[in-house]
Order: sequence, then structure tokens, then C-alpha cells
Amino acid sequence: MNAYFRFGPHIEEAQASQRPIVALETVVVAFGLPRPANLQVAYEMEEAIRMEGAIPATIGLLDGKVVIGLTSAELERFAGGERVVKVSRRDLPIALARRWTGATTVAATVWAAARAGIPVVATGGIGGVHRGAPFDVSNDLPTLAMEPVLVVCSGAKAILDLRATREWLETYGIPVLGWGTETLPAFYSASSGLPVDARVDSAEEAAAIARTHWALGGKGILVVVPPPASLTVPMEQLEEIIQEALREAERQGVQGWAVTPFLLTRVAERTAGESVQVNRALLIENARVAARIARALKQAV
Ligand code: PSU
Ligand code: MN
Repeated sequence: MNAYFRFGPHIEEAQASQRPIVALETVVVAFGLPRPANLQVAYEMEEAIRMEGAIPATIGLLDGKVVIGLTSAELERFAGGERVVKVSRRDLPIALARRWTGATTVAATVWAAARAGIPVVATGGIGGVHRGAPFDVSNDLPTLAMEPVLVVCSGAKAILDLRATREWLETYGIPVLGWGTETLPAFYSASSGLPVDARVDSAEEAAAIARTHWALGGKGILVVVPPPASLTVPMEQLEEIIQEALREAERQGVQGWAVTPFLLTRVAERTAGESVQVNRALLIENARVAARIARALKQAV
């Protein structure tokens, strides 16, 4: 490791004693959920991981360092109050050199986890190919193609072009494993109708495939978990809300890093916070599943 990394005391201890660790991102805390649910969910995810016998390593940038395993007091700094920037891979050198408080996207979190020797990351939905903008591809995708990390998520966010995102994963050799399902979840609902590469029904099965993938020189791998509670807003209505949000983003000239948070906020407003409830439930469930897989990966084969 180099001078740009700092490990929380609980992570140093976990690594010394070979405990399973699950890495968590901070963009979802700083930009993905409204206050005060954001901090509550962050703590609930950490708790879910501990309940499964693993150690949570929430990652973020503080004072010129990538912190692997924020303390509760540090995590609070990402949840409101101080200025936080969204940090994806290309932002890392800028945010570190300027000592910004930086929330890490899935991409930056996966990158950091790989360097820290943590093979499992949990999140809500990964970024992907944006609708109507095939050139706006989240760095989450190429980073998954480069780093040997397993990401547990509920697919890609429904505001994206799921079909194009699915194709992208295939092109770059990222296996998609369905957690008790044959189809890719659509974040707010159980299924997008798009197929996964294999269904797994246990953490051991997922771990066996991931281990094999890495032994063969493979990099990223996804385990997709259907959301435990789906939106009661009917799909057509959700689709309308998303399309309206997309038009609004265009009208207001929202671009680049701001697109995803803007769309998520609009969907939350138009579903009267219901999308936030689903997001919250799936984040916690994904953390739990990730902890079980991290544990299985630690077991001798
Ligand atoms: N999933 C959520 N909420 C979020 C995100 C994912 O439920 O806020 C964040 C993740 O950090 C992901 C990022 O990496 O959105 C993708 O942003 P972009 O499309 O700008 O790469
Ligand atoms: Mn983008």
C-alpha cells in the first residue's frame, strides 16, 4: 500500500485475523439517498454485515487519503453538513491532491477494495449505460472489467438502459450470477426480463464460481439480488416518471456526474419516497448477501 491509503483500526485487525470483509461505497450515502435515511442506511448496512460475521469497510476520501473502513464519526461527515464531492476513478488524483472529502462511486470503491485486498463490495445498483446516451457509460462498468472484485447489487439502476448495460457486461467478460433468480433484477422490481449467466442458490455456489473466475484470470463478477420489496407503483407509471425525469434533466442541462443523483432524486419525489424505501431495503439485503459470500470465500475448498 502507499501513502494515499489509510486503514481503519477495525480493518487492520480484521485483516490480521483473516476475517471476511465487505467494502461499501459512500456516494449512495452522500448523493443517493435523502437525509436522514442516508446515514441510517449506512449504519444498517454495516450492522447487517456484522450480523453475518463479517467486517464492514466503508470507503471514502478524507484529508488526502483513501480511507478503508471509516469510523462512525467519519462516516457522518459524508451524510450532510460538509461539502462532499462525488469521486469516480478519474476524480481520484484531483480529490486526493486537493484533500477534498470525497464520496466514492462503485467504480472508485471497487478500485480501492482491489488495492486493499478486499474481494467483495456491496451496493444498491451499479451504474451503466444511460438511456438515449450510449456514450454516457458509467465508469463502474470498465472498472468491473479491470479489477478482480465481486459486487453484490440489485442490477443496474432502472433509470439506465438495462439491455445495453447487460450487453456491455457480456462484452467485457463480467459474469452475472442471479441470487435465487434466472433474470436480472431491475432495481425497483424483481425482474428486467433479461437473463443472468447462471443462477446461484447459496453463498458457497457464488464463491466457487468467483474463485474459479479469478483463478482463470477473470476480473469483476456480479451477484444480482432481487429487491426484497418492490415498488407498488406500477411499472408503466414508474416508466413515465423516469422518462419525465430524463426530459427534465435534459431541459435543465444536467450532465456528467450529476445525472445519476438528479434522476434518483426525481424518482424519489414522484414516488412519494417509495423508491427510497425499496432502495433502503435492497441495500441492507445486498450487504447481508455480500457478507455471506465474503465468509464463503474465506473458507478452505
Ligand atoms: N446505486 C444507488 N444509488 C446511488 C448509486 C448507485 O442505489 O447513488 C451511485 C453509485 O455510487 C454508482 C454511481 O457508482 O451512482 C454511478 O454514477 P455514474 O452513473 O455517474 O457513474
Ligand atoms: Mn456518466
